[in-house]
Amino acid sequence: GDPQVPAQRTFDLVIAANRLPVDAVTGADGKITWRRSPGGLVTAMESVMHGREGAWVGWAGEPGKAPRAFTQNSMHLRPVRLDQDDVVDYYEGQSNDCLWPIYHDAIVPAKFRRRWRTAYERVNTRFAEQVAKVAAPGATVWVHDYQLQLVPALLRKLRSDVRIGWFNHIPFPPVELFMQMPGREGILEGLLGADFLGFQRKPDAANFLRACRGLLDVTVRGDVVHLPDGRSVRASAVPISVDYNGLRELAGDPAVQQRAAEIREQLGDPKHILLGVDRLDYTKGLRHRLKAYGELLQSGDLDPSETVFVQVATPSRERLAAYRELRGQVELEVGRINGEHSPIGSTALTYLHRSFPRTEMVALFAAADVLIVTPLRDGMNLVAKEYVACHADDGAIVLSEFTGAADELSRAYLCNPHDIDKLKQTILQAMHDPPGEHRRRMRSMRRTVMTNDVQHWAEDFLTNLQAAPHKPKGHR
Ligand code: ADQ
Repeated sequence: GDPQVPAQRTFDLVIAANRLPVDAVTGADGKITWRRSPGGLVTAMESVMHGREGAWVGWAGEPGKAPRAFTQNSMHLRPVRLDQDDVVDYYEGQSNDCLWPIYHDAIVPAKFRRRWRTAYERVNTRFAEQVAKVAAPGATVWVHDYQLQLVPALLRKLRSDVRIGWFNHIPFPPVELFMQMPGREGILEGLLGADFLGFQRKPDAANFLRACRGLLDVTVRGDVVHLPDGRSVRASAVPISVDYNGLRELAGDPAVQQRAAEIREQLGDPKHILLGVDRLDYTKGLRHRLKAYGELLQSGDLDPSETVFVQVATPSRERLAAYRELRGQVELEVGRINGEHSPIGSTALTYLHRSFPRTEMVALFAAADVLIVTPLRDGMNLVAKEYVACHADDGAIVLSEFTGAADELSRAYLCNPHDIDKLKQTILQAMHDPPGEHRRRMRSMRRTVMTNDVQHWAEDFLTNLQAAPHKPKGHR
């Protein structure tokens, strides 16, 4: 153990996620400081940790020796060590080159390597051990996402007194796809170590329950899995959301509003600004979106002197071949579209392959007339909800039916991104519908996001977890 951490320091609430909610920043003097990661998850966790002592167990982002335990914004951070081979085999391999594609409808083929599975088990064990050390007696443990599916059962073996919840940020696949996974039963058994399992959508929970029924010797009644040892585990939908009030406030900030106006001006004050914001990931349907936009310019339905498209594509997982290949294809297409259609001195398609501060993202959302969200599969898609929070009465969203967000944002302009002709029509409709129609749709979506914000999501998850039967009747 680390001599810096008093062995007795334990916590009533423990979060376990692949990454800690901070990024290392190296200063000019070479000293490392930590900056809170952007994003709703950290905000949500801060709100549920408010007034209680909480710890967060996760990787600090660099391979090799883990930094020592530290406290930031009253969150007690407990770094887990990942060595270079853990990063390659557990994180890049098993998590992102096997589980990620299987859980996203095998948009690209999944790869199966026995070495990756071994590393996944090894790292999940390390996480479970670390959580077992910092959890107070009877603590609540909240495990996040597909990288840590074995942690619930591993932790239960070490600490049967704690209450364990797991939330899946990505979809859970249909059993026909899930069955391809070598060691598939082990994943289900790993998850069933929890007391409560949360999914983005009802169909994700249903897929999980179907997989349990089909592959394990368990009984499923309603949304509860009954295990042979008498325990039972509930699986249901708790859709994640965004920090509505925080975004709303930022969007209303005069400096951000001014920046939004400036962005419009910098883009040549076009009649229409279309916007896409995604990690550069093959699940996000970027190529389908670019194809539709290119064809609309080609046919003359869109005039590049009136319409500009801004695509923010955040760098992601560039060590994996599938991601490098996608980047090449996207950048080729961007170049082709601009080469064929950009007027001199401006661009039909502004492509930004980098990260931006939160304020700049909000200014972009506020400046955009139509947000275009076309994933082929997406657990939720926070970008769509963020856009809603940044618009009061105007704006429109073209939204893929294959996102979790589409379940709640039914007043978006829904589309099937595989159907390019329909997608084109939907984009045009979203652009040209009258302001009254936009207002009606946005108001309805805003009510949805306002009432189900990220704080509500976190409370809802924890309430479900507390309500789950922890011990079966007659068990001690
Ligand atoms: P992601 O696949 O990363 O998340 P998403 O939900 O859209 O997808 O979240 C991306 C976040 O990053 C958004 O908050 C967005 O504003 C921000 N972002 C994107 N590009 C950025 C840039 N260039 N600079 C700064 N910020 C940027 C996974 C699942 C989703 C699920 C979330 C949460 O794949 O389906 O919604 O987790 O559960």
